[in-house]
Amino acid sequence: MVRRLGPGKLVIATHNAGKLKEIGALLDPYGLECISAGSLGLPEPPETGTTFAENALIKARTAAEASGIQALADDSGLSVAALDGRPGVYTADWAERQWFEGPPGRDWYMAMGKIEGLLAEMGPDTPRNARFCCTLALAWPDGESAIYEGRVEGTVTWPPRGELGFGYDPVFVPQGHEQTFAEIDPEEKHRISHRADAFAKLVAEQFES
Ligand code: ITT
Repeated sequence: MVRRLGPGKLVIATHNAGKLKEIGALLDPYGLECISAGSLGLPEPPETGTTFAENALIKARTAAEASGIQALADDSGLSVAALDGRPGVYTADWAERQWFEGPPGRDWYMAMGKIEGLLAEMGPDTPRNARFCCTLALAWPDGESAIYEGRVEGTVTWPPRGELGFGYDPVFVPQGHEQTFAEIDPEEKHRISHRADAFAKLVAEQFES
């Protein structure tokens, strides 16, 4: 038996404003009252898992336990084929500044540059295939959980292009498109992205079956 989301409140267990905006738009048609983990003052648990699913479950379960409300978390990342899938689950970590790189926080340009630097070292013929992955985890306060996984294939480009979206969007060109995720209309990104793919599976099981 599939555990279903109840009506009413759903905690969105992310502290990433870009994700929060996209998840809010994707959930809009389903009449849930979405509350961000940040607005409830919930802690950010350490992401100690080695897979997207483990980390998504850590975040969703922590939020559901702390708030007593059903919760949704998203763990996602960019995997570059020629880099053996890196940065993968460490996609956010690659953007964390070290003490010698400036004030603490995330620098997305630096992170995108790290990928480009590694690919450039491998030579001009290095394949630029990459995929964005997204795992959504639902967790209920009684400990039950469910996960949904999505992906989108594409390539990484350089230099970064576009002002829309967030994170690594300016270097990712989805298959069949010329523009990066940061140049594409957000509604189109919501149709084709890794997050949209995972959401389609969540919606099919939670709201349509
Ligand atoms: P939360 O854990 O609080 O949700 P986070 O930013 O730490 O936020 P992750 O650990 O899942 O999230 O890290 C995934 C990183 O992958 C994220 O910081 C983005 O930079 C990148 N990413 C994920 N989805 C993306 C998208 O649609 N466009 C661009 N970058 C994305």
